[in-house]
Amino acid sequence: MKTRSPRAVVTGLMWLQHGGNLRHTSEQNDGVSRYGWLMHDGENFGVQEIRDEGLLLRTEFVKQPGGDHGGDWSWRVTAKMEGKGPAPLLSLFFYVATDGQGTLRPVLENGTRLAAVAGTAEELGDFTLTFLPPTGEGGEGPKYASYNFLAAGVPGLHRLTDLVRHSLRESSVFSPTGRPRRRFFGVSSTGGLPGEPPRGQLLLHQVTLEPPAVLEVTLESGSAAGARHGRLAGPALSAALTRHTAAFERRFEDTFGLGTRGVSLPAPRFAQAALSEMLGGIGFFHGRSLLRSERREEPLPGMESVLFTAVPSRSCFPRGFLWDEGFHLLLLARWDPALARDILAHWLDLLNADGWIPREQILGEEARSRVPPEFVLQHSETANPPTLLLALERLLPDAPLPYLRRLFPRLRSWFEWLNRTQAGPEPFTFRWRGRDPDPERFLNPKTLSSGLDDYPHASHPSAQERHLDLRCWMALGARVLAALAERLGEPHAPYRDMAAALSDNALLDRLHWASELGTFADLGNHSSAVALRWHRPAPVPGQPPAAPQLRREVREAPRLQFVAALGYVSLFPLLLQLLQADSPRLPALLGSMSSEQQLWTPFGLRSLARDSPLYLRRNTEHDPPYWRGSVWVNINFLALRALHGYARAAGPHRERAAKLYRELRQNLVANVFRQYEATGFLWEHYRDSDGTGQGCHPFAGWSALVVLAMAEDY
Ligand code: 6A9
Repeated sequence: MKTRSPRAVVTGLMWLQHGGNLRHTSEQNDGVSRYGWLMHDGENFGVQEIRDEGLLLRTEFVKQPGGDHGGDWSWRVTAKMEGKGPAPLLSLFFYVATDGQGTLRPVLENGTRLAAVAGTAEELGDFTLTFLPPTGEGGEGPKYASYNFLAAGVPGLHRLTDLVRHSLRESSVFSPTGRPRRRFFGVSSTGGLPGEPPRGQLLLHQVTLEPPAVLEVTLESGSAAGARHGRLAGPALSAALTRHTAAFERRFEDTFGLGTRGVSLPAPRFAQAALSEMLGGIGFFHGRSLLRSERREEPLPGMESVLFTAVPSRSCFPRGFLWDEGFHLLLLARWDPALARDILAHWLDLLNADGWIPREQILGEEARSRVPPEFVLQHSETANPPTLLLALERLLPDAPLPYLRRLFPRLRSWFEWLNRTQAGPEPFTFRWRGRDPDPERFLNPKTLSSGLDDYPHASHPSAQERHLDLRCWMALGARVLAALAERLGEPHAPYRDMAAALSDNALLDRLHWASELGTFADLGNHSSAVALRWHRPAPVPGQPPAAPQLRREVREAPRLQFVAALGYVSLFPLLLQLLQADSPRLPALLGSMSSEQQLWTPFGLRSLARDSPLYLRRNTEHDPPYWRGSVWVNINFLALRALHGYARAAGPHRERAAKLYRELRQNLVANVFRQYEATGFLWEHYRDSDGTGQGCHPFAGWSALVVLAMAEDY
C-alpha cells in the first residue's frame, strides 16, 4: 500500500512458513500455487486470496476518506491451513518503509513487540500505524504469538526482500505454556546490507504463531481525527467489509449485467476476479526511462516522469506498456471512467518534444530491477499501436470538455509523430520502424513496435515495406481525432479527410489486397524459402574452433511481393471495421476465420494460420513461437467487437458474421474461464491445440477483456 506520489511511504507484508521460503513480491514460478484479487474496486476496497503450500492467506482492506491526507485505511489478514495435520509455525512480517522522505518512530511494547509506528511524511502528514494483537479465527480471544522487531536503513525499495532475508537468524524461540519449545527464524538487526547507503528507513513487525489467526493493521491519519468515529478494526472493520462487498456486487451487476444475461455462477465470480486483478495491479511509478536516440551514441536518461497505470502482469511485467494500456482502458472505462481518464492523461504526459511516447515504461530502480538489461533501452524511433485512441473513442461521449481540451494538443502531436516517422514508401502507406537490425540471426526478424513481436513480416526488412496493421491503426486514429476535434469545435477536416482516405476500400485493395494469396497482406522484400541451419564459422588459424551458430539460410532470393503470413495482421481491415458491410472481401476473411486449417480453434482465433509457412516455428534457438499460433485475448476481443458490428449492419454477410460471433464468443470465454478454474489464473496467451494457458501468469492485462465479452459490451 502506498501513496500516489514519487517518494511514497510504503507498507507491506511478507510471510514465511518455517521450513519454506520467504514470500514477498509477486514472482513468476515461485511456487505460490494461486493468488489474486477476488474483489477490488480500484479505490477503497479489496479482497485477495493467496494459497501457498497449504496456507490460505486472505488479505482485505478498506479505505475511509477523511481529513486532508487521504484518510484512514485498515487491513485484515486471515491465515489458516487447508487440509489436516499440525499447523506449521508461520511468521507474518508487517513493515513500513520510507523512500527518500518522511520519518518513522517505533512505539515498542516489552522491547520486542512493535505496537505502533508514529510517522510524518509529505503526502500523509502525521499518521499512526497500529499493529493490533492477533486473535483467533472468529475474532475470539487473544492468540499466543512471538514477536520480533527490526529497524534498519533501506538502500531502496527493490532491496527490501534481501534486507529482511539477510537479517533472519534461527535464534528465536516459540514457547506457548505447556507446549514444546520451537526455534524459528527471527529478524535481527545484526544482518543488514553492508556497503549500501540508506535512502530510507524500515520498521518491521514480525508476528510468529500457529494458524488459524486474524491480524489487523490500521493507518490513522492525524488530520482525520475529528471525522473518525472509533477505530476501523474488529467488528467495525467487519461491518465495513460487508458493506463494501455488497456495494461491489451491486456495482458489478449494474455495470456488466451478467446476472440479467443469465450468466450462471461461478462465471460471475470469475469475471469479478478478472476485473479485480486488473484494478489491483494498478500502480504509481516514478523515475526515468533509459533512452536510445538516433541522434546520439550513448544511452541517455529520459525526463523524470510519473505514471499511474495498470500493468499487463503483476509477476512478469509490473510496469506500463503503451499498447496494452489502451486495451486495459477499454475495461476500466466501463468500471470507472474517471479513473480511466486519469490513467490516460498520465500516459499522454509522457510525450517528449517530438511527440514520441516510449513503448515500455521502465521508470526507476524498482521497475528496472525486474527487467533483463537487454530490454531496458527504449529506442526513439520505435512506435506501438495507438490503442489509447481506441479507449478515447469509448470515453469521448461522457468526458468533460476541459479535460478533452487539455488532451487534444498532446494527442495531435502523438498522432503527427506516428504519421511522420512511420510513413511508408508511398502516400497512404505505413511502415513500422525498428525491426531487428540483424536479420540473419532470426528466421524472421521481429517487429516489437507492432506489438505482435514475432508475427512474420517481410523476411528482409527494407524501406519498401508496407505494413497493413499500422495502416489500419492510423485509419482508426484519424477517425478518433476527427471526432475529438469536432467535439471541441476545432478544425477537423484534415483528420476527416485522412480517415476517409485510409478507409477507402478501393485504395485499401490497391495497396494491400494480394489476389495470389486471396487475402490482405503486407508488401515487402520477402522470401518464403528460409530456414535456420547450424553453421560452423570458418576456422581462424591459431585460434580454437568457434562454437557452431544457428544462422538463417535463404534458399530463394527475396523479391518485392506480398508476404504470405495469413493471421491476425491479414484480418486488420475487418478487426478495425474499415471494410464496408457489403465489401466483397468480407467472405474471404470470414472464411479464414472460420477455417480450422487456418485460424479457427475451439479456444479462440489463433494468431497465425495452421497452413502458414512459419506457423509455430521458433525464431532462434532460444526464441520459441509467440505470435505464431497462440490464441491472444486482445485480438480476439477486437474480432468479437467487429463481428458484433457486422452482425448488426445491413449487408449480405450479416448472418454469417452473427453466427461466427456467437461461436467465437462462446469458445473464447469458456476457455479462459476453464483455465482459470483449473489453474487459478488468467494467462498471457492460450495454446491453440488444447487451450492451455501459456506465457506469464497472472496476466490480468488484456486477457481480462473477457469480462466485456461476457457482458457483450463493445
Ligand atoms: C521483458 C522480462 C520475466 C509482449 O504485455 C506486454 C508486452 C506486449 O505489449 C507485447 O505485445 N509483452 C507482447 O508481444 C511482454 C513484453 C515483455 C518485455 C520483455 C522481459 C522477463 O521477465
